[in-house]
Amino acid sequence: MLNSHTIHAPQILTIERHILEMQRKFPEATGALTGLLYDLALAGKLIASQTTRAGLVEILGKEGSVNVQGEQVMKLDRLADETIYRLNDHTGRLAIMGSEEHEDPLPIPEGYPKGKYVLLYDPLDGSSNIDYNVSIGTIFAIYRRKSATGPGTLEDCLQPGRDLVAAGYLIYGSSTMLVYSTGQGVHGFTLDPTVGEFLLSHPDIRMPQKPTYYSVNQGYENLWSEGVRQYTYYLQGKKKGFKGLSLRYIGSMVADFHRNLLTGGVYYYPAVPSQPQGKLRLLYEAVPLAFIAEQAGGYASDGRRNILDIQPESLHQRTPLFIGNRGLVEKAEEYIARYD
Ligand code: P6P
Repeated sequence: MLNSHTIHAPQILTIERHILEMQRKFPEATGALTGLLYDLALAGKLIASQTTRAGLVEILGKEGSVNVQGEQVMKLDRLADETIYRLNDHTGRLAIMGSEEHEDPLPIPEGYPKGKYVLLYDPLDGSSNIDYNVSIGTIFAIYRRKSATGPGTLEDCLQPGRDLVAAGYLIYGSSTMLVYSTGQGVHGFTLDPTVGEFLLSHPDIRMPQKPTYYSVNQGYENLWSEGVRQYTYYLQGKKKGFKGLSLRYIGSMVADFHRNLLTGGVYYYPAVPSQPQGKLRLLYEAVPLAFIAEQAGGYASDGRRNILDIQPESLHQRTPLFIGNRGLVEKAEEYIARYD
């Protein structure tokens, strides 16, 4: 019997508790995936503590080195990469890691136990925006190792998205959020910096049926294929039967994707002649977000097939990407099939 002194607090669900409840559905779960997701949440807190002070602690600007992508490595990139690796290299949960910042897979150091999972990650996507205070993000994908024991292998990293165990992203923006799925829907948590906890703020995210935005770098229009150009005219309402969408393009995919996940819409980064495979990386950018999109009722394609069905050939391979409301992405496939 509740009495007048009972505090009617809303149910406060930390990410730790949510992950535990999700894993309780799997009696065989050993807790390794739970621990891995905890560690990624911790990494997010540590990275957020830096990104929200980027202008104050002299980590703005370029660290001077260039990564495997040939992109200038911002100091925060390096810090985020180190943070994620160091939090996971000794836990015994992983067999191997792969990072956007490193040419080769990252082995678990000698002397540390090798676990059953594989972690692939982009430590800080959109980092060229760091100096301008634009939202940026961390993207991660988790697989079971395919090799039996011992150090993980490159083949352990080259698995199609269909085989994902979990995936998600952190977005460092007006607030810090962690959005993840283990195949049981998509759940969003917002960091309360006063207590250092991720609290459930967006349970069971479903992409709205009615889309609001399309997100593409319109500046490359003259470089697109005819199919992508015609598709964009459709999105702009220039074709009969569709009134068109508003354009929102931040230049930071996690931010564009996150907004479209909540408002409905489509983000796309098509191939152009100078990048015939597209700009975005398949394994640790397109695939994890495609998993989230599909779990939220959306879809992701390279313009011809489901991103999750692509068998990777190399760690840093690139792909064109169309991701968002299923109807909008399928429309892209239609235009590309018709005109290209
Ligand atoms: P552009 C950031 O470098 C990124 O990989 C995505 O986060 C972003 O959507 C895209 O590239 C921006 O590229 O060519 O439009 O500046």
